[in-house]
Amino acid sequence: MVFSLLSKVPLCSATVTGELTGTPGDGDVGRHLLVVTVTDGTAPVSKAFTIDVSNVNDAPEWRLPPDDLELEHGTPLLMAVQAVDADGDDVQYYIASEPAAEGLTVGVLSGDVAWYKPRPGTYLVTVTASDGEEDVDTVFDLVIKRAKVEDEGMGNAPLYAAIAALLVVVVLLLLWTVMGGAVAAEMLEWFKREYGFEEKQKATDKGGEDWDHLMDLARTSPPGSRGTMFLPHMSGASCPVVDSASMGAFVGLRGFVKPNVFRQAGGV
Ligand SMILES: [Ca+2]
Ligand SMILES: [Ca+2]
Repeated sequence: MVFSLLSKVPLCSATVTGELTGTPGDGDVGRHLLVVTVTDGTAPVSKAFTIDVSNVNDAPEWRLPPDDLELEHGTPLLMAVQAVDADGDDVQYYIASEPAAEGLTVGVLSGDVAWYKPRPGTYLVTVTASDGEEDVDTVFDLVIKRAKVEDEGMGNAPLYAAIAALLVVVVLLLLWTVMGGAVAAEMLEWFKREYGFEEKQKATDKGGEDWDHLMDLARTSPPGSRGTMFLPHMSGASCPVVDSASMGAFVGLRGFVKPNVFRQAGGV
């Protein structure tokens, strides 16, 4: 006798024994009609029957996993991730990080990852795709770099404070009081912001940083700034003579004074 099988699912019949073998896939889930025929060469006989192929859950698979990412502070993080599910289940996304990144989110259904106000640091981020039964994680490194200006400001602040503390000297001579003090960091930032845009551009053109050209120019002025002085009372005067009405000023100007002495007198 010879067996044969008519089937839309991937099953086959051994021609001699009639044994049915095969492995249905996710696309075969459901009820199917099969017809098996056996013949002795002269009189074939057929028998129809049904089989039900039930689903076995498959975990989601990552199709668009996140890559390691490095951003400058102030740049929003926006990217999409995607996982697919062979069973057609809805995939939901979750996100977590170490250390915790407050404000880092992922759309539960969209997979859109967003962090609009990223904080500087190095994070190990885990994104989870779930079909409700099984979870699949993917991890990536996220680095948020501090902006260059922020680094300089934060890094130099203690130095400026120390210089200011060391250089405040009060000398009593007869009826005169002479006081010298270092210029506060905010004054340097003010000078650079308001008057240093050309120098910043020149420094950038030469491949340097925004302070480089200002410092080079200040070095061309002799010690003492040729008598030019800067009174850094832009927000009034503080200790030892507190005076909120006192105002900032450049004094001791002469016709030969060039912009570089301003920069030196201003502490730049
Ligand atoms: Ca399945
Ligand atoms: Ca599934």
